[in-house]
Amino acid sequence: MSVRSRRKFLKSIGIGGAALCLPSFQCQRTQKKPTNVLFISMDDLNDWIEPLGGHPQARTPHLSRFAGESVNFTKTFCSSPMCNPSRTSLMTGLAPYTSGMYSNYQDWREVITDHKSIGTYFREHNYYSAGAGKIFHYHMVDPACWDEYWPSQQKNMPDEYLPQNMKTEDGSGQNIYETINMPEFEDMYKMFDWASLDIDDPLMGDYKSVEYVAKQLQKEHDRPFFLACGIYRPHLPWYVPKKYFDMFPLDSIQLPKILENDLDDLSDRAVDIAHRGGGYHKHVLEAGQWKKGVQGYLASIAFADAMLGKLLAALEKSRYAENTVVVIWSDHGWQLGEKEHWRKFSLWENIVRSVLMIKAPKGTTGLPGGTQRGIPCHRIVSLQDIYPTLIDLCGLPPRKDIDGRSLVPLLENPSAEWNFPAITTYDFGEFSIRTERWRYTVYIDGSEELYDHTVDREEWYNLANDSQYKSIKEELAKYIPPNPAPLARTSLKLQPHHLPPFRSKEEYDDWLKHGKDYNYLKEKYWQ
Ligand SMILES: [Ca+2]
Ligand SMILES: [Ca+2]
Repeated sequence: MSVRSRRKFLKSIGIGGAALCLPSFQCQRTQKKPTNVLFISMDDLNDWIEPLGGHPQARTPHLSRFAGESVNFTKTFCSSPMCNPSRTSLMTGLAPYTSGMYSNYQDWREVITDHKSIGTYFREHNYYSAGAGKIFHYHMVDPACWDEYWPSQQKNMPDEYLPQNMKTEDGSGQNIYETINMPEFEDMYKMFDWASLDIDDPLMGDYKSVEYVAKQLQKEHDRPFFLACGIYRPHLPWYVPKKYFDMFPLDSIQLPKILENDLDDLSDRAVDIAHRGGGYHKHVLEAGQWKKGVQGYLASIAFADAMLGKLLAALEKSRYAENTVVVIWSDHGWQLGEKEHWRKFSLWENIVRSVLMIKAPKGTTGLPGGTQRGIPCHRIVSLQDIYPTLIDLCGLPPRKDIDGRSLVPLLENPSAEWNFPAITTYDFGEFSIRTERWRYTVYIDGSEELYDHTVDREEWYNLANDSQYKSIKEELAKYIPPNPAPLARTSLKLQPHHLPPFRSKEEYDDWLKHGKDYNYLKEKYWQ
């Protein structure tokens, strides 16, 4: 199926396609100031924030305040539960099943070669586009997206502050040796660690990214702007200044809610995903680090929230406070021991639920009345919807060649009717469909999960094998893209801790036959 016919299919079932657009020329007549955009990403932030209630001890005063001024989309889901495909789909407007960009181990620029990312599109419409910090995935930068970037167009992330016993190979903060708290196990992701730093905020990379964007807000701009700030925490390593750790005394830490034997009703494939990467949970328990890990994540979230507060204060003080749309998003969620799983890379609710809040002031080109203040929206939406929403809010021509849909009708009325499921893709050929009531997931081996969110928020009870839900599964399965774009291999070199995706059921079966050996998979299919 071509990209075009895939999109046609998705349109026919009410997904994807052109953004809804208000007739913006009408709005512009009454609009004096152009609409700017402040686009803020918080990496790896799950629902452990006060406005989403995912952890009772979370301390996020700035997100809470912003939720009170914006529309907080409480049921937002990512298109893929890992940084690169999630960010790529958000920035290009192309869902993974449209583009073939499914994994962290593909260079998206070799997969999507002739598409305009959101900043490029704004630039084409007379916007000044700039940013700082992680928006695209690490080194996979896109200079066409920006007029200027900090630290540079080729290096989008500032150097991370690292404790003295650490070093980085390339200055990117990606190759860290000698963890502080978490004992290293074979092929462990080396940033999987947490520690309180005896430093002040200004030494942190995120502080510097925020400073750059805050300075942009102090400038006099002769064009409307699209300003992006990629806040890197709470991404690993959870190294943040001591004052944030002190907010969460270790003996007070509450662990996430878990069900004993939660994995008993899951398929082998799903259990493999839970234990992905050598069984992080087992190693965390053996090292007695569970509470410390939870503390580190809560501290990193509190730090990220403080950085957000600094940025929002800079906007409020600026001359652009009254004509800037603010969007805050995270690229996916996280698990810290639920289903014996740590990190991202799965299709469960705690991992695919993402943060999305949007504030549009009165006078916004595509929404002259502005957003409702502090009324949460509980409709199902996707990060895929951000691109069409922002161009709609700014009165830019809608694009027929991107996925997702404009959320402007929900910004106007958060309880408006909205019956579009969220589709999340994991690796290749594994999908999860979320409606207001259900989550339905199907894996590469054909195994399934079904959860009823009216009674099972934590997805403990898999109903997929109960015959009474057969017709519900069939209804939900209709939303699965029938011919997803193939997973393209790119020139990106795999590192030892990388676990490459399967590009077909045959590769998966071959891997099973070879004792689930990732080295075999890498040598045979990824060299
Ligand atoms: Ca991420
Ligand atoms: Ca279970």
